Amino acid sequence: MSRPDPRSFLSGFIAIIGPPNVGKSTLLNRLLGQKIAITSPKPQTTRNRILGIYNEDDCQMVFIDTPGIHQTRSLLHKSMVGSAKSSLGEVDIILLVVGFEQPANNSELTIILRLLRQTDKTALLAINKIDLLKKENLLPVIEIYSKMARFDSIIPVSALYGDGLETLIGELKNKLSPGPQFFPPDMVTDKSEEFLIAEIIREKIYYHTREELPYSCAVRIEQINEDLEKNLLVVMATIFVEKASQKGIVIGKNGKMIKKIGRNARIEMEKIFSSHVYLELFVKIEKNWSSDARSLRRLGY
Ligand SMILES: Nc1nc2c(ncn2[C@@H]2O[C@H](COP(=O)(O)OP(=O)(O)OP(=O)(O)O)[C@@H](O)[C@H]2O)c(=O)[nH]1
Ligand SMILES: [Mg+2]
Repeated sequence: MSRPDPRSFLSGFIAIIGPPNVGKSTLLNRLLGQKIAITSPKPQTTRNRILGIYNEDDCQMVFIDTPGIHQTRSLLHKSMVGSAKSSLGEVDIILLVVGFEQPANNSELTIILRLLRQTDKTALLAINKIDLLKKENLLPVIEIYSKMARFDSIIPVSALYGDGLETLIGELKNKLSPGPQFFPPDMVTDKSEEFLIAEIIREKIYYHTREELPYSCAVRIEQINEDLEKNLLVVMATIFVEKASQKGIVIGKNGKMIKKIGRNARIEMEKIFSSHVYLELFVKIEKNWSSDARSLRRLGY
C-alpha cells in the first residue's frame, strides 16, 4: 500500500465529550459505519475511552469516545469521568455533543462548559437528536448554545439517522492540520475483539434489566476459542454483580433472564463477526466491586 503524501495529509485527535446519554457513542459508530462502542437508553453506558479511527485518502481523524461527564458517586464513576476529562488535554479538537433537549441550566453541561473555557482548543458543538425536534425549533436551540460558549462551529445532527454527518465531517476536516497517518488505514479501533464481546454482553444487560442493576454489572471474558473449520467462536464470560439479590435478577426465574441476555448477545456477535457463536455466561458476586480500587482494575476500569 502506498503511503499518503505527508505534505498534504491531514490528521488529528478529536475527543467526543458531553453529558451522559446524548448519543456520543451512537455518533461515533455512525461516523465509522460500524459498531465499536455500545449504546443504550440508560445514561453512563460507556465506561472506557474508546478510539475510533476514521480514514479518507487524504486524512485521518482519531476520535476518542468518552464516558458522559456527570456528578460522580462511586469510584467507578470517578474513574469514568476522570478519563473523559483527561482526554481533553490530549486532543487537537474537542467535539462537544449535546442532546437538543438538554436544558441550558443542566448541571452536567455547566461542568463541561467550565472545562471548555479552560482550554483554547478548537471546539465544535454537535446538537444531536434533531430527528426529535420540529424544524422551526432548531434555530432557537442553536442560538441558546451559541451564547453559552465560544464554538468554532455548531452542527445539528441526528446520529441515529445519519443526518448532518457529512457536514460534521467536513467541518472537522477544515479544522485538521497537516500531520501523520497515526494508525494503519485498515485499523478502526484500539480495542480488542475481546473488549467488544464483553461490551456487547454488558449492552444487553443494560437493555434487559432495570433501574440500578446495570450499574452494578461488569463483564469479564474468561476464554475465547476460534474453530476456523466450523466457523465457530466459543466464548465463556462472567457477569459480575455486587450482591446476591442482583445475581438472582440477572439469572431470572428458571434462568430466563440470563438466557435472554445470552441469546441477544450471541445474535449480535454472529452478525459482527460473521461466524457462529457459542456463548456461555456465568454470574458471580464480587462485593462492591464498583467502589473497590483493586476490583475496578481487575475488571478493566
Ligand atoms: N432519536 C434519537 N436518539 C438517539 C440519537 N442518537 C442517539 N440516540 C439514542 O440515545 C441513547 C443514548 O445513546 P448513546 O450513544 O449510548 O449515548 P452516549 O452519549 O454515548 O451515552 P453515555 O455513554 O452513557 O455517556 C440511545 O438510546 C440512542 O439510541 C439520535 O440522533 N436520535
Ligand atoms: Mg457512550
